[in-house]
Amino acid sequence: MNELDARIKAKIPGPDTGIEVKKTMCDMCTPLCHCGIDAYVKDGRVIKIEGTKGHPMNNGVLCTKGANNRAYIYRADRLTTPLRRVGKRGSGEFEPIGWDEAYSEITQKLLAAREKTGANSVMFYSGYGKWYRFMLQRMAHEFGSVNYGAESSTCFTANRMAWLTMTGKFARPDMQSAKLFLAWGSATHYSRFNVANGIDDFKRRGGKVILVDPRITPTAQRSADLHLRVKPGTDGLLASCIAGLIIKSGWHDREYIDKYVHGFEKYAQYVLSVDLPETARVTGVPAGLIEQAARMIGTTRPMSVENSPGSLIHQTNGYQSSRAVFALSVITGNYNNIGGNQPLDFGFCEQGAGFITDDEEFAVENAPADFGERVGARRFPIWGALIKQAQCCDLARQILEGTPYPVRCLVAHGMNYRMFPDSDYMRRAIENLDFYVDVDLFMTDSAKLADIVLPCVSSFEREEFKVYPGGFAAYYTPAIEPHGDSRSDARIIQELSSRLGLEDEYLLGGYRKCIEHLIEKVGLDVDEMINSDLPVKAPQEAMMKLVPRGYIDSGCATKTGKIELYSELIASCGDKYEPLPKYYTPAELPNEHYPMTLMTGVRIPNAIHSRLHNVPWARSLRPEPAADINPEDAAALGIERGDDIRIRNEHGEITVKANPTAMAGRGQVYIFHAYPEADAAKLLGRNVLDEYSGFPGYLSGRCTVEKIVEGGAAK
Ligand SMILES: Nc1nc2c(c(=O)[nH]1)N[C@H]1C(S)=C(S)[C@@H](COP(=O)(O)OP(=O)(O)OC[C@H]3O[C@@H](n4cnc5c(=O)[nH]c(N)nc54)[C@H](O)[C@@H]3O)O[C@H]1N2
Ligand SMILES: Nc1nc2c(c(=O)[nH]1)N[C@H]1C(S)=C(S)[C@@H](COP(=O)(O)OP(=O)(O)OC[C@H]3O[C@@H](n4cnc5c(=O)[nH]c(N)nc54)[C@H](O)[C@@H]3O)O[C@H]1N2
Ligand code: SF4
Ligand SMILES: [Mo]
Repeated sequence: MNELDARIKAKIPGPDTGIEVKKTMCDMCTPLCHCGIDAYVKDGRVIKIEGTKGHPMNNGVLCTKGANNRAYIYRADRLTTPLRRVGKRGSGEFEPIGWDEAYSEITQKLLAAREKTGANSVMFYSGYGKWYRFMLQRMAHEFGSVNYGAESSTCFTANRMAWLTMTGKFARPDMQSAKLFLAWGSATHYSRFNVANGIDDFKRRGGKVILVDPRITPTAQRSADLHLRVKPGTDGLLASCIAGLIIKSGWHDREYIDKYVHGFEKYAQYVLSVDLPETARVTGVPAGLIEQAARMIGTTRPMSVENSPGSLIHQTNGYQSSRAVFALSVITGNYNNIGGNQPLDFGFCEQGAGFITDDEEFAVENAPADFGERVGARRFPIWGALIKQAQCCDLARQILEGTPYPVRCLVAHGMNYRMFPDSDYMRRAIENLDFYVDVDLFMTDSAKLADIVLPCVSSFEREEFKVYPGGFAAYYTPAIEPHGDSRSDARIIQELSSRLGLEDEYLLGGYRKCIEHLIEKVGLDVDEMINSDLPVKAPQEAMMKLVPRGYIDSGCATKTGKIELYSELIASCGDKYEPLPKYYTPAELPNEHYPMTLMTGVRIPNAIHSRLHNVPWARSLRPEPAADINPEDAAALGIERGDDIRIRNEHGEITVKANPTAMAGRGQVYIFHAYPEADAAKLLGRNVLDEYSGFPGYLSGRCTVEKIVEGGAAK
């Protein structure tokens, strides 16, 4: 091999090798990460990736999912052209059409629907992709429909609602200055490694960690000073019991409470009535450990608290439990104090960067004044009052029942019906629509149901603005050309807006124009960001100043202007709802038929929802869908690693491999979701929802586990 070939083989960039390093990002997981990627490109193809060194988010590192990006974007089944369905819904029979034809058909169908069943009968939906949402929602409103909704109906938002109810703003832990971190559910090494790194740094600075998690997670092993292995879904009781012990011991902050808190007396009366031995029995946490936690929380200041987005709020009592947990920050005077939880305004796309772009306002500022109620707002009035989006957990019902009004068309970017409980129900609803467009990179089972499928690009093929904590911002440009004839979601929204005759200058101007508008007052410049190898710092003047108690001194955005432990908003929603963060049991407790607790979706390192199941490299780390169960439970059932087991309950059954692991507590079964061949959502009831937030009880199930013996009969 000559020297040049050797350099090419070693993927060394340079004019001689023709290999260029382009800066892009990973959008595999949450927008709270979106790590920087160096893409090594030769002849228009990415031949290698690595994390961008010096990047404020990941500094050179990629997680297991991120390392799969090349395999993901070059999946052989990437869509290359718009398609029109010619066979039955779900048959997968499509014919290729041009963009023009696709847009014409969509425009004609949507305008006709608006005429016939009203603008609100058209739902604009976003799956996991979040980067184009501010445009999609604005387009929905400009079209005249109130109905924009997203996967956020099941993700994170209930956490946000809990803070909004209490304080009027979402809040984040201030780990830099905290002495105690209360991690309510944490397996961040698998789900958000940057948070895991943050916890490691916190420990190095001498911080103490209390972990409340039923499993033995890496956080438990590496970081927890105290680990409360709570029974799933009983957290609300545990938190209120701890609050009662704190108040009994006089560790609460009276001065702070008198000045800033509404409803303390009623709240105190409730938490003081929570019995310690009973709490120990229900939660499975020994009374001594509960007392130890109360002492640590009551006497260590400052303290920060965080609920993992996949822990409490995927319980049917998750909203109230989250309020009970966050109340601990309030009664100890930590909220809005240094090292406690800080009220946060999002920078851009749900990321807290320290400056504000108003993208959420941009998405809704053009909503028609008399536009009627969003999908799910009547069934979930607290969601309706707090969140300016449809609650899509009521979408399937509304499509099928047509009440309170019909929803007949769906324009979806990345629909995955398997993310909803009772996925067959959502599938049936979609099949029942008059018209359905899906925009995706792949012909998914959900796309197969669409009338028109539009191919979109990956993060490597598009321009995208991103912000990062610490005041950083980046504007990535495409590292490679779009795959086939695919287009970016933002371009599709822009072009469709034009075809629909919408007159909004920003939508018609496209993504960059929207971003330029949003960052104008921040003082960021797109060209400057493009020309920088690393994210740039926003001007100091744009950075929000953190003033201890500044927000609560100025008055919270709640009905009383105070921190509401007793929620006047909930009180105004009728007797069905409890204004105090009172505990109630999860929807489906284990019983004699289904003796085990079923937890669907707890994160595994090599999968992200539906997206990596078809990527062989990622899949090879857990080749078949598997259930984590406790080794003692496995032994009692005669089950060994790799055995086929059937997981069954009143909703359905699936077959997976057994994966006995001490991580799982006794009586608990954990399976990951969105596998076509073992769809966990079949084990979830469509109405097993948190009645406050509308969130599904992904972790509130029960089941029985049976070993499949030869011949297929179950033991
Ligand atoms: N690898 C991977 N990473 C991901 C994702 C993915 O699919 N795969 N998805 C991304 C998305 S969309 C999200 S929302 C986040 C979620 O991120 P996380 O919230 O970190 O996700 P989980 O691992 O599901 O849950 C965290 C912990 O909560 C615990 N837990 C479960 N039930 C309970 C309970 O009742 N009480 C308590 N106290 N703890 C409980 C679990 O044991 C687990 O250790 O992850 C993001 N990152
Ligand atoms: N049983 C169970 N179900 C769950 C959960 C659970 O823990 N358990 N978690 C819930 C949570 S927290 C979440 S966030 C949701 C996940 O929500 P989903 O929307 O199911 O997430 P994904 O499967 O990652 O992505 C959906 C689709 O979007 C496509 N896609 C990816 N990027 C883009 C893009 O840029 N543009 C477009 N147009 N499409 C794109 C993908 O190819 C995929 O087909 O699932 C929820 N469902
Ligand atoms: S944490 Fe992993 S999946 Fe998420 S953006 Fe970073 S590299 Fe990608
Ligand atoms: Mo999520």
